[in-house]
Amino acid sequence: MSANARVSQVLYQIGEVLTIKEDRFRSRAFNTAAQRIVSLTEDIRKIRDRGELQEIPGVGKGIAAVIEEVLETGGSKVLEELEASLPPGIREMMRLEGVGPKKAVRLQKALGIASIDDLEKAAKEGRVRGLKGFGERTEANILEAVGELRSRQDRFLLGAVLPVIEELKTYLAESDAVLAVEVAGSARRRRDTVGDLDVLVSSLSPEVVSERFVSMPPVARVLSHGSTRSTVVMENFLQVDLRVIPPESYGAALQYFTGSKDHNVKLRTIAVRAGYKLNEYGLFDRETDKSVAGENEGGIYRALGMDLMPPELRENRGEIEAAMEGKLPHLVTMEDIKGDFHIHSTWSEGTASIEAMAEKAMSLGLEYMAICDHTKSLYIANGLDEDRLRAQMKEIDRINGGLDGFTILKGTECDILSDGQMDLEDSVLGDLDFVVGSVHSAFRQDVDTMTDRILKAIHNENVDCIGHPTGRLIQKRRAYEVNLERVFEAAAEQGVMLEINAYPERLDLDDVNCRAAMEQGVTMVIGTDSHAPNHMEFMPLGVSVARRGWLEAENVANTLTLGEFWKLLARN
Ligand code: DGT
Ligand code: CA
Ligand code: CA
Ligand code: ZN
Repeated sequence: MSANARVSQVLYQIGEVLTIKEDRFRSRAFNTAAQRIVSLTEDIRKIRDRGELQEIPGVGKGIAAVIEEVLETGGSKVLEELEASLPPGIREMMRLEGVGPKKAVRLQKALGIASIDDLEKAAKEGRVRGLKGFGERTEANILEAVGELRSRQDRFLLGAVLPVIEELKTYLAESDAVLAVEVAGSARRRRDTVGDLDVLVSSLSPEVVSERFVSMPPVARVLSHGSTRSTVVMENFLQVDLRVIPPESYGAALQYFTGSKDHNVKLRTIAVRAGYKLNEYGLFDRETDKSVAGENEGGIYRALGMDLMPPELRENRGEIEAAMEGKLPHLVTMEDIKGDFHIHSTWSEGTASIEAMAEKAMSLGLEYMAICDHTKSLYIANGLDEDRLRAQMKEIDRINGGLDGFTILKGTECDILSDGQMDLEDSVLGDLDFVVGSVHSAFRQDVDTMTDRILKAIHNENVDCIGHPTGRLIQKRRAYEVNLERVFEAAAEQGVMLEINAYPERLDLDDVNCRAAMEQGVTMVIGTDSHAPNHMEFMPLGVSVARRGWLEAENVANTLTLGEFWKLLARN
């Protein structure tokens, strides 16, 4: 979206809320200004830079201030405050994707709807489609948005719970009564979102452990407190279950509560066929009831004729068969990772200098990182044009000159414009070490347009990688419509890599898609998309996605030494 389009969008939105609040005069002022700005032929940033915003007809002091803010931050406090002043029912409905103030008010006026629950009921009964401007499609979209919002409320991002898990394990392990502690369930399988935490402790003194558990500092509420089972809710609403288990069945409990459910169901079927009984207490001979295994997970899998598989694989996606044939993949690990391919700096929207980012990367033991700042069409992020990028390249050369054993790659996260053209001249792209192409606009293109757009970027000879290939933001924005099969095929054929973006709300490509890409022969690249030094610690999240996607070191470019990486680029 251009700066002009973004500014007028915000002004329209303000106008829309003002209409609802029946402030006709101001609403008209904002709408008029919005119209003026869409039809400007000059970039509004230039007018701003000259200090001439108020010379645009219809733009007074107040609106000029709003425009300044939008150009600066991408958003507007005035809009936020106006939205906050709307009735709660309207605001609640506006949390749904695709429902703005206008639609929300119509729903309330025409159908008396004052909450998301009301709206869901009305949509299910087919009462929404009859409203003017709504229709069947909108009704279906509303139902989908309701589902999405619900799932967003009861699951947590993996990136948000991993630090909690570390604290919790450390805290429990400090007790002498705790022989072993692990967080099982979806968190151990490293799913991208987690419903609740399933903590398992091996101990001979369950009461001591349970007491310590319910009196953990960030516990907000104790839902139940028994000697071997307790449940608490943390301050951030995360629910945590504790089970205390005697050492002889700790492995069985770990196996059972790690799941997934589908994995367990399949495993149990195999156990039964082999004459066993398998549950959270152990693996037992069905005739004699004698315990065969249970102290550790490996013993259970071994008794069933399988290699022990990493938790990330346990989704019943072929891992049981592979474990029986001794064909489990050798999954990539954090220790294999030598570089980070997606780092921002203050040159665009990062908070830290290139040097500070390099310092952090070195402290993490990396050998290289690629600076991939945004490009000019992403004006909100202060994207770089050709001249600034050339200046940045010089700056990186200078910094590299003073570094020993670490290299900064000159890269870009270049916008793939809506027609598939790259946002920068090929002559500049050709001089960079590493070119990532990303979609940051026109997300709602139909599947053919979006697919062609990305394929065009893949076929640009300067593009090395496609960043966050589906654009999804977990619980916030769906993936755009794109034919990934064709993307994978083209990427493999052109030797273009695909990113696993490790930023907690992206994790894009996801596990299933990166496995499909790998099977097509695509090399994956993990990038943290760091906007601050600490973000580089997201790398393990990206590695988790890769592991859940069955990737081995050879499928992931970050495992290459810099020398090997240059060779790969040259080959492609
Ligand atoms: P979540 O919490 O929704 O992110 O997902 P999980 O996988 O952590 O599921 P959760 O917390 O309901 O249960 C933990 C594990 O316990 C689950 O992964 C497998 C096991 N489990 C739970 N219910 C069943 C069941 O009905 N059958 C079997 N075989 N295993 C189950
Ligand atoms: Ca769980
Ligand atoms: Ca649970
Ligand atoms: Zn980025």
